[in-house]
Amino acid sequence: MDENITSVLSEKRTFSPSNDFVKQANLNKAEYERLILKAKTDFEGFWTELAEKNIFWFKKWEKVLEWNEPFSKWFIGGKTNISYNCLDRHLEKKSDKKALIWIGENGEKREITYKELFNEVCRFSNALLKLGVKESDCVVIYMPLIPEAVISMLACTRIGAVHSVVFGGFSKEALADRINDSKAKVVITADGGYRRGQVVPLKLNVDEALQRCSSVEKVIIVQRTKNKIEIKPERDLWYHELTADSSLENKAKELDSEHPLFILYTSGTTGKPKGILHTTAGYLLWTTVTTKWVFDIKDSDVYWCTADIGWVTGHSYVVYGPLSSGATSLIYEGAPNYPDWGRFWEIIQENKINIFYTAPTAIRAFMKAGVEWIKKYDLSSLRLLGSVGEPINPEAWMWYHENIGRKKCPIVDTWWQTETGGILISPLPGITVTKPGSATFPLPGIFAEVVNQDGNPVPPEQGGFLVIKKPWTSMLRTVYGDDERYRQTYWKRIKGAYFAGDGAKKDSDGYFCLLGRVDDVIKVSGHLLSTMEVESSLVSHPFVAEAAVVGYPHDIKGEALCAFVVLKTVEALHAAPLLAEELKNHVAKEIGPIAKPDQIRFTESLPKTRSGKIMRRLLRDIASGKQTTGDTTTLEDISVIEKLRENEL
Ligand code: 6R9
Repeated sequence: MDENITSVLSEKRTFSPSNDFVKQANLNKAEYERLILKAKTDFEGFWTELAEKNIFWFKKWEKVLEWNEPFSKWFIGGKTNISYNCLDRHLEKKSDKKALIWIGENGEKREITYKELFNEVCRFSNALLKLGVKESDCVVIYMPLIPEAVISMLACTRIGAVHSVVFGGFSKEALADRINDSKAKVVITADGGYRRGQVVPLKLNVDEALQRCSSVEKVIIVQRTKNKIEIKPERDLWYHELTADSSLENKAKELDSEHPLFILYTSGTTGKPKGILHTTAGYLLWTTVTTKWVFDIKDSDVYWCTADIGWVTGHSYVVYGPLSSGATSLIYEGAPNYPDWGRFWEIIQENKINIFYTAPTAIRAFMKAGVEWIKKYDLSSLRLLGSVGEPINPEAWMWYHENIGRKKCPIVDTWWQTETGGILISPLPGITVTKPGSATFPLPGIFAEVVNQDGNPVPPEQGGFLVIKKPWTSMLRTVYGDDERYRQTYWKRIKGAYFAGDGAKKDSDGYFCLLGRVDDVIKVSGHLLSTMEVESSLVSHPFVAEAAVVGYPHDIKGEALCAFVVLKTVEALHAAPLLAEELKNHVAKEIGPIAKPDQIRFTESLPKTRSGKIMRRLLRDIASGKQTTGDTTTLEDISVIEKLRENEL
C-alpha cells in the first residue's frame, strides 16, 4: 500500500471518569505517569518491578529479556506455574470466596469457591498424569462453557501440558485440522452442549474428526446433556469415572518461564489457521496486570466477561487474568437471546455484576432488540463496562454508555489480539478521558505507533498501520511449528516492528482510533477509506441496526462501495428504494461524497464468524458477483449467504 488511509470521521464528545470512580481506582494518575516514564527510561526495570509485585515465583529469573527479533524470551531462568498463581496462592485468604459462578443455558447455577476449584483441578491433574500426559504434550479441549472446561485448562497448565482450546461451535473439519496441526494426544470434550435449547453433539463431532487424526490416544468425556453417545472402550473415558478415585494432592509443576502454555488457532488471510503459541510467565504477568489496571478489579467485585473460552478473550479475561487476581468470574453457557433478549440483563441483576465485558456485535444486536428488554431489570450494580473484538462505532458506544452504563460507568474499549495475549491499547478507567469509538492510548510498557509503509509515524488525523515497536511479555512467541510464517506475517511488512494487521489513526489529541483490518481498507477513486467509518455513518441513521461495507471492482473508480444493511424493523424495508437513496445521501453528508456507497443491499442478517466478526471476504464475493471461495468453516449461519445471493439487485 503506498498511499495513506483517508480518515474522515472526527469525534468531539469526551467523557471524564467521575470523582467517585477516580478516588477508588486501582491505578491513579501519579502512578500511571510514573509507570509511563519508568517504561521509557528503564524498560527492563519496568517489567522487573511488575513481575516482582504481581506474580508468585518458585524461583526468580536471572535475565529479564532476550530479544532476538522477532523472537523473545522473558524472565529467563525463572520458575512459576499459572495454575498455582490462579489457585494455590489465594487459598490462605480466599479459600471460601467464589472463584466461578456458572450459569447454564437452562437456568442451572453452580458456585465454586477457590478451595473447591483447587480441589477439582488437583483431582483432574492427577487423572491426566495417570493417563500418561507429560510436560509439553498437547491436549485439545472441545467443550461447552461449563466449569469442567476451566478446570481442564487449569489442570493442563498445572502439569505443564499445553492446551489448545477449540471453540465448541466449530465443525468437525475445523476440529480435525487443529488436532492434526498440534499433534494432540488427548481430547477433552462433553457428550453435548446446549445452544438455544438444542443439543450440540460434541462427542459425535470428535468421533468423526478423529477418523482423520492419528495422534489422539484418549478422549475424556464430561457428562453434560446425557444424550446418547457411542463409547469406544479402548479410547474413551468418562470424566466422572476417571476422577472418582483421584487424589486431591497435587503439587503444581515448577515450570520454566518460557514453558509453552497454550496454542490457540486464529484465522489468517490464507485458508490454514495459525496456531498462536503463548508461554507461561510473560502471559501470566500481563493478563494479571491488565485485569487490575483496565478492569479495576476489586476483591468485592463480581466480574462477567461474556466471551467463550474458545477465544483468546475467554483465555485471558474469563480464566487467567481474573483468577490470578483472585476475582469472582461469572460464566454463562448460553446465547444472549435465549430464551429472550432480557437474558444478559437478568443475569446482571441476579448476580449483582459490577464489571461487564462484551463485544460490539452483541451491543448492536441489543440495540436492535430494543431498550424494553433492558428497562425490566435493575442494572445499578454495574460500575465498569468493557468492549472488545472490533472497533465499536460511536453510535453503539453512546448506546452502551446511556442504556447499560446509565451514564455512570466508564467504558474501556480494549484493543488487542490473540497474538498480543492481553490488552495493549485501552482507557484506564480512573484516569483516561474517553472518546466514543477510540481505544484511547497504549498502556504503560506498550510502545504502539501509527506509521506509513516505511515505518515513519504519520501526522495526526491521518490513517496508517498500527505497529508495536518494542516486545512485551505476553506477545506470541511464534506460529506453532512455523517460525517462518511467524516472521513473514508479523515482522516483514514494517521494518523493525510488530505489525498487527490493523489500520489506525491518531487524532489531534493523540487518541488512537482503530480503523479495522487493513484488508478492510478500500480505495475508492484514489482515496483509501476505512470500511468501518462508512459503517459507523450508516449505523448512525435511525433506521439502521447494522451495516457491513465492502469494495467491488468499478470501471471508473477502481473500487466502489457496496453496503449490506440490516434495518431495525422490517417495516422500514417497505420504503426500501427511497431508503437506499436516503442512506447514500446520509453517508455523503456525514463523511463526504467520496464515501457514498454505490450500492445498498438490505438483508436480515450478516455473515459472521462464531466470534461475531463479519466475514467481509464473503460479502466481497457477493458484491462482485463471484462464487463464494475459501474457507467457510468459521461461519455461524451458512444460510445467510444463500439469502444474500437471493437479494441481489
Ligand atoms: C481480542 C480479540 C483481533 C482483531 C484485531 C482488531 C480487532 C479487537 C478491538 C479491535 C478495534 C478494538 N479488535 N479489539 N478493533 N477496537 N477494541 O478480538 O482477538 O479474535 O485475535 O481479533 O480484532 O482487528 O486485529 P482476535
